Amino acid sequence: MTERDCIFCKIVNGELDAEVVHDEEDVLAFQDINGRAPVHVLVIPKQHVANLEEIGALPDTVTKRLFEVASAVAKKLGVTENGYAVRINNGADAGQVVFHLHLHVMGGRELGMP
Ligand code: DGP
Repeated sequence: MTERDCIFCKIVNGELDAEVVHDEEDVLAFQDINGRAPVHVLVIPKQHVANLEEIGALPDTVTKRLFEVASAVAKKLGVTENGYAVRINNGADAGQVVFHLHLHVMGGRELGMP
Protein backbone atom coordinates (compact mmCIF):
# COMPACT_ATOMS: atom_id res chain seq x y z
CA MET A 1 0.00 0.00 0.00
CA THR A 2 1.32 3.42 -0.90
CA GLU A 3 0.93 6.46 1.31
CA ARG A 4 -1.48 7.86 -1.27
CA ASP A 5 -3.87 4.95 -0.73
CA CYS A 6 -3.41 4.72 3.04
CA ILE A 7 -6.68 5.33 4.91
CA PHE A 8 -4.91 6.59 8.03
CA CYS A 9 -2.94 9.12 5.94
CA LYS A 10 -6.31 10.22 4.56
CA ILE A 11 -7.58 10.74 8.11
CA VAL A 12 -4.42 12.73 8.92
CA ASN A 13 -4.85 15.01 5.90
CA GLY A 14 -8.61 15.42 6.36
CA GLU A 15 -9.75 13.46 3.30
CA LEU A 16 -11.51 10.96 5.56
CA ASP A 17 -13.49 11.78 8.71
CA ALA A 18 -12.69 10.28 12.07
CA GLU A 19 -13.80 10.92 15.62
CA VAL A 20 -10.65 12.56 16.91
CA VAL A 21 -9.79 12.15 20.58
CA HIS A 22 -6.40 13.89 20.59
CA ASP A 23 -4.56 15.91 17.96
CA GLU A 24 -1.04 17.31 18.22
CA GLU A 25 1.79 18.15 15.86
CA ASP A 26 3.02 14.65 15.05
CA VAL A 27 0.51 12.28 16.63
CA LEU A 28 -3.24 11.74 16.17
CA ALA A 29 -5.68 9.63 18.21
CA PHE A 30 -9.16 8.71 16.98
CA GLN A 31 -11.95 6.25 17.71
CA ASP A 32 -11.58 2.87 16.03
CA ILE A 33 -14.42 2.53 13.49
CA ASN A 34 -14.94 -1.05 14.65
CA GLY A 35 -14.57 -0.63 18.40
CA ARG A 36 -14.20 -3.95 20.18
CA ALA A 37 -14.18 -2.57 23.72
CA PRO A 38 -15.97 0.30 25.48
CA VAL A 39 -12.77 2.29 24.90
CA HIS A 40 -11.02 1.54 21.62
CA VAL A 41 -8.87 4.32 20.25
CA LEU A 42 -6.10 4.23 17.66
CA VAL A 43 -2.96 6.30 18.19
CA ILE A 44 -0.89 6.94 15.08
CA PRO A 45 2.13 8.92 13.97
CA LYS A 46 1.08 11.45 11.35
CA GLN A 47 4.12 10.42 9.32
CA HIS A 48 3.45 7.26 7.36
CA VAL A 49 5.35 4.23 8.58
CA ALA A 50 3.86 0.84 7.76
CA ASN A 51 4.98 -1.19 10.76
CA LEU A 52 7.60 -1.64 13.47
CA GLU A 53 10.21 -2.55 10.87
CA GLU A 54 9.99 1.06 9.64
CA ILE A 55 9.88 2.73 13.06
CA GLY A 56 13.46 3.96 12.62
CA ALA A 57 12.09 6.51 10.15
CA LEU A 58 10.27 8.26 13.00
CA PRO A 59 12.09 10.76 15.19
CA ASP A 60 12.63 9.25 18.66
CA THR A 61 10.52 12.03 20.15
CA VAL A 62 7.54 10.94 18.05
CA THR A 63 7.95 7.28 19.00
CA LYS A 64 7.93 8.36 22.63
CA ARG A 65 4.90 10.57 22.10
CA LEU A 66 2.89 7.61 20.71
CA PHE A 67 3.09 5.97 24.13
CA GLU A 68 2.58 9.20 26.06
CA VAL A 69 -0.52 9.96 23.98
CA ALA A 70 -1.80 6.40 24.55
CA SER A 71 -1.51 7.05 28.29
CA ALA A 72 -3.13 10.50 28.00
CA VAL A 73 -6.04 9.07 25.99
CA ALA A 74 -6.57 6.32 28.57
CA LYS A 75 -6.65 8.96 31.28
CA LYS A 76 -9.01 11.20 29.30
CA LEU A 77 -11.41 8.30 28.71
CA GLY A 78 -11.30 7.11 32.31
CA VAL A 79 -9.65 3.70 32.05
CA THR A 80 -6.36 4.39 33.80
CA GLU A 81 -7.50 3.10 37.18
CA ASN A 82 -8.92 -0.23 35.97
CA GLY A 83 -6.28 -0.68 33.30
CA TYR A 84 -6.14 -0.92 29.56
CA ALA A 85 -4.30 -2.71 26.78
CA VAL A 86 -1.98 -1.09 24.26
CA ARG A 87 -1.63 -3.40 21.31
CA ILE A 88 0.22 -3.25 18.02
CA ASN A 89 -0.82 -5.74 15.36
CA ASN A 90 2.32 -6.09 13.28
CA GLY A 91 1.97 -8.09 10.09
CA ALA A 92 -0.43 -10.69 8.76
CA ASP A 93 -0.31 -13.27 11.55
CA ALA A 94 -1.10 -10.54 14.08
CA GLY A 95 -4.10 -9.45 12.02
CA GLN A 96 -2.73 -6.13 10.80
CA VAL A 97 -5.08 -4.84 8.10
CA VAL A 98 -4.07 -1.17 7.96
CA PHE A 99 -0.41 -0.80 7.09
CA HIS A 100 0.15 2.50 8.87
CA LEU A 101 1.63 1.85 12.31
CA HIS A 102 -0.98 2.28 15.05
CA LEU A 103 -1.43 1.56 18.72
CA HIS A 104 -4.79 0.14 19.80
CA VAL A 105 -5.73 1.57 23.21
CA MET A 106 -8.47 -0.67 24.59
CA GLY A 107 -10.21 -0.63 27.93
CA GLY A 108 -13.48 -0.61 29.80
CA ARG A 109 -13.70 -4.37 30.06
CA GLU A 110 -11.42 -7.23 30.95
CA LEU A 111 -8.95 -7.87 28.16
CA GLY A 112 -7.03 -11.09 28.25
CA MET A 113 -4.27 -12.18 25.94
CA PRO A 114 -5.65 -13.56 22.65
P1 DGP B 1 -5.27 -3.61 12.59
O1 DGP B 1 -5.87 -4.97 12.54
O2 DGP B 1 -4.34 -3.46 13.80
O3 DGP B 1 -4.61 -3.18 11.29
O4 DGP B 1 -6.49 -2.66 12.89
C1 DGP B 1 -6.92 -1.62 12.08
C2 DGP B 1 -8.06 -0.95 12.79
O5 DGP B 1 -8.42 0.20 12.04
C3 DGP B 1 -9.34 -1.79 12.90
O6 DGP B 1 -9.61 -2.05 14.28
C4 DGP B 1 -10.44 -0.95 12.29
C5 DGP B 1 -9.80 0.42 12.14
N1 DGP B 1 -10.18 1.13 10.94
C6 DGP B 1 -10.10 0.68 9.67
N2 DGP B 1 -10.53 1.61 8.82
C7 DGP B 1 -10.87 2.69 9.56
C8 DGP B 1 -11.39 3.98 9.24
O7 DGP B 1 -11.59 4.35 8.09
N3 DGP B 1 -11.63 4.81 10.29
C9 DGP B 1 -11.38 4.45 11.58
N4 DGP B 1 -11.67 5.36 12.54
N5 DGP B 1 -10.90 3.25 11.92
C10 DGP B 1 -10.65 2.39 10.91
